[in-house]
Formats: sequence, structure tokens, C-alpha cells
Amino acid sequence: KCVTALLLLNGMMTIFVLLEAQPAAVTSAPQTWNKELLLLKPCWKMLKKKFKSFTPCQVSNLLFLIFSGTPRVAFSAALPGSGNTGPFTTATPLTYKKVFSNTGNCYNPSTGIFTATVSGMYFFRFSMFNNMTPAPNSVVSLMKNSERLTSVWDTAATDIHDSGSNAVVISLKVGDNVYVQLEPNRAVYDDGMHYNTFSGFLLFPM
Ligand SMILES: [Ca+2]
Repeated sequence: KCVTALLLLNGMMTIFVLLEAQPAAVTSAPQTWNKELLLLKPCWKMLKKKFKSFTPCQVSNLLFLIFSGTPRVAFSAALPGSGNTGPFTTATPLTYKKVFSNTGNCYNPSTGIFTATVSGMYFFRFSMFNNMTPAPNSVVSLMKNSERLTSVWDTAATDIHDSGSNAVVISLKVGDNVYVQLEPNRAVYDDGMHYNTFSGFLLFPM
């Protein structure tokens, strides 16, 4: 991906070196191509200024945005089959280490945190399965930075083996973090059947 991004960037650099060195070549180009080059010029100026601080993921997303108009961000992951997760005395992000997909690499399976590299409207969904022993005591919340968005709850009653899910559509800015938080003194269970999942994707940039 990095190689592809760098090759694309190199191609883009070539275009703009020509653009800056030979403006006459541009004016003699077909009118539509001319217009597209002029549209790209502000992007290129911004890239030249900021490129040094960009991660490969950000470069990749920018190039998709510039060349296809559609940055690609989508991920889906599940808790590994490790029995109970929790309880912990403080709120803790769940780390969904079984990764089904992670286009754009914006989801980090080591931390459980999705970090937006594209500003836009996103869809997120998570599911939860209660711990079975001791008595069910499960509460998890979907978080945007430190803000609680939605939750799922199951605690001891006459029934057990409950699953629940929740979802949001929400706008994010670059750098916003989204994750699923296990609330203090609660637990969830998984055994490799992957009842507990966390998924999300970019609907459109804004
Ligand atoms: Ca229940």
C-alpha cells in the first residue's frame, strides 16, 4: 500500500513539476484536463506543506480522495476466544484482536481504537455477549473520544446467554477516536464464536 501510495505521489509530483515548469503545456492541453489540473493545484500546494507529517495511511487516503473522490475506510473485528474479558476497576477499551478487515488501517487491534484520518460521516456497530459465570454483569458503551454514544446492558435476571447490539451514524473529524468501552466492574464473554464484534466504515467524506 505504501509503495502504491508513493508511486501515485511520484506520478502526481511529475505532473506538478511539469505544471510549474511549463505552464504553456497546460494551456495547450485539452480543456477538461486543464481544468482538472487547476483543481488539483491547491491540493498539491497543501500536500507539499504538510506531507512530511503525514502517515502512509493519510497519504493513501488523500490520494484516493484526489484521484477517485472516494477514500476507502472500513473495518470489522471480534474479541478473541479467551473466555471472560473483565471485570476491571476502571473503564477499559475492548481490544477486538480478531480482524476480519481493516482497509485504510484506521482501526488498531492492539488498542481497540479507531482513529479517523478522513473527516466525514461514519457508521459504527458493536455487539455484546454477557459473561455467563459469575452472574451476568455486562455493560459496554460505544465512545467518541470521551463522549458516550450508545450502550448495551445485560445483568443478572432469570435468563442468561443474552446478546445485544447498537449502532450509530456520526460525523467525525480527523483525529477523532471511536472505541467500545467495557464499563467498570463489568465483564463480557467470548469463546471463539465471535459474539462480540466492532465494525465501522466511512459513508462519505465531508
Ligand atoms: Ca439477561
